[in-house]
Amino acid sequence: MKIYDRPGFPNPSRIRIVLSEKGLDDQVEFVGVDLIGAEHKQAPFLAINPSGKIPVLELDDGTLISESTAITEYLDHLDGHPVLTGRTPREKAVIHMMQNRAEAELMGAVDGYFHYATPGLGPAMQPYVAPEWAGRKEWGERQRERAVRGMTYFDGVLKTQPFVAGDAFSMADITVFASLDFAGAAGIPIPDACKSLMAWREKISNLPSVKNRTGRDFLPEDLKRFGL
Ligand SMILES: N[C@@H](CCC(=O)N[C@@H](CS)C(=O)NCC(=O)O)C(=O)O
Repeated sequence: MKIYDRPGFPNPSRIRIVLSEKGLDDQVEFVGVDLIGAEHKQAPFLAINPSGKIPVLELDDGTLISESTAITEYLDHLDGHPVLTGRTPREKAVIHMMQNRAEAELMGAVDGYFHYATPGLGPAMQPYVAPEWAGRKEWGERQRERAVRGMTYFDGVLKTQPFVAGDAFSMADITVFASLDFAGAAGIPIPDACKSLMAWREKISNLPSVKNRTGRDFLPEDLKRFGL
């Protein structure tokens, strides 16, 4: 299997955690995609994923699977013992629901803020981000507010249960965790009042699959291009 991605970026991070959780790291060849240089918006990569996004999984028979949720489901079912996407109809449904909420209300909101209200991935990406329109920055700022509301929502969820979708660690936790990392990097801290979310984040960051995943940090060359 091949995975097209870039170390340190949030959705690739989701898959790196899944690979680590499932013990699949050594079965994957990683192919780096230069997001800051807008490689993912050029024809060769668009032939791999017409959405122009990473990660993408390529199977040995050439099948291309994009969308982190779909990749997670594939990897989780590969050994016949899914642990991240649910086993019973009820578990599957609740995980799917919470996963979608995390993607829309956190990952998507932070992404909107990052790309529209900040310089985002930089000059090479600007032409692909959004046409110049008067309300662009304001819309981006609204996404920041939405992300904070998302954090408050998940804080409430985690007050009453140990994990995002109930009693067990799942793909929904991975998405919330990666989104919070993204939020931190984009300059949206968790509100002080969200104590349960903070405690949960600390707990998740210490799970072996999260702590020991490959490619958890940005490449030094990318940090330099971000001016960090
Ligand atoms: N829905 C996609 C989103 C993937 C995504 O947004 N990936 C980011 C990297 S974390 C990306 O490729 N961003 C570049 C861009 O939007 O141009 C998924 O779940 O995999």
